[in-house]
Amino acid sequence: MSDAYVPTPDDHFTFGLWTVGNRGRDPFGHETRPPLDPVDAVHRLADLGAYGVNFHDDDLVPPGSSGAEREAILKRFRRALDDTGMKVPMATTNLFSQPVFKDGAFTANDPAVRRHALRKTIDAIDLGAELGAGVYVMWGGREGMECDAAKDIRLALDRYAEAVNACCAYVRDRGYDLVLAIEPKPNEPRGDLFLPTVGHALAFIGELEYPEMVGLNPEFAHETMSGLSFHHAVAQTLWHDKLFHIDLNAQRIGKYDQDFRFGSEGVQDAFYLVKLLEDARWPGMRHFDAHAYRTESVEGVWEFARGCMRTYLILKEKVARFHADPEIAAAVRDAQAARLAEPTLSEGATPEAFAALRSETVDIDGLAAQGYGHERLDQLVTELLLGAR
Ligand code: GLT
Ligand code: MN
Ligand code: MN
Repeated sequence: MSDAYVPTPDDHFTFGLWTVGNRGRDPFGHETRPPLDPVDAVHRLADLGAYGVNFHDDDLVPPGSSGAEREAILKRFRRALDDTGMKVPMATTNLFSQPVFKDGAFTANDPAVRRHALRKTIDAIDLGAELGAGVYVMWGGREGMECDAAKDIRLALDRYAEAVNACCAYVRDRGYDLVLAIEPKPNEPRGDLFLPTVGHALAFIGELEYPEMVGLNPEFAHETMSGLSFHHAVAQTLWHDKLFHIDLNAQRIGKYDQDFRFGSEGVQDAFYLVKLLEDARWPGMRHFDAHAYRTESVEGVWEFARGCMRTYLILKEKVARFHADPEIAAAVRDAQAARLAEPTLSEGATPEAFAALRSETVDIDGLAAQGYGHERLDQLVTELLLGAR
């Protein structure tokens, strides 16, 4: 396609090896696509204009590989990165696929499982650091419960915090230039997961030993599964200076974790998210944690990857049009949007300020009667997104 929506590495688009490598397996059906060689993934994504790839330890080096096999895999992979200029900005650990983690990894009741999880994690941190990753993602896919009688949730959180603290201590000890990003999710694969939302995770970080080293990796699908606004969740994460990474995809409220192509559901939500990231000039990676529909053949996977990036760029252009549109600007003024920047107590929360509040005459009926013009503004945005302006 030759138009303005062709991505380049400057756009900072990344994909996980597990995303384009997703083989279409679901809880009811087998794989519909062949395995994808990570080296081919690097080349295809580079051709499409991506900036880099991310991976779990097991995506790159299959569990059980010997030292020599590991070295051979890394050598080939590094050559693909060198040949294409692709980067590895993020790395993570698979602490959810193997049966040993069925009762959790960092929050498993059996300390031997927890020690194995930590060992696997520090190895993956080494691997990530070796390939230049600046962010290490922690998605606790098995940290959760169905049978609440079998686990004390407060103790589970103690062990979760202990593991994150230990990872921070390890990174410091090694002198790696790496931060940790926790990825919340409400459920799936566990009945209930710990740290289910952005809000839970932000509060958890405040209790850690090195809170400055730990931020978030919010995912579009995960907040949306709970019926929460992803745009608001990311805005609050930015407000706390904790947006270390982001997982972009699409999701309908109330369904299983769909991980659809970015923008394929909830276009307006996707627009406000892109607007937020672009207006904030957020410098991080636009990572797509999504996969092609199970119906797709190998070629469909690359259509999927191209589509994620194109939709982001199209929405970014819509953001520029939003800012340049005089009617939208007038409607934003009618909504008094800029006035929210005015402090409520410009003189500070002093005794004089409270006295002034009490002495003010407020035209409550006048304030209550004013309209904010949201219907018009929202319609203008809708028309912008539908291509009618
Ligand atoms: C898994 C999960 C994602 C996480 C990945 C990182 S693994 O695909 O569904 O949301 O971001 O561990
Ligand atoms: Mn997901
Ligand atoms: Mn994710």
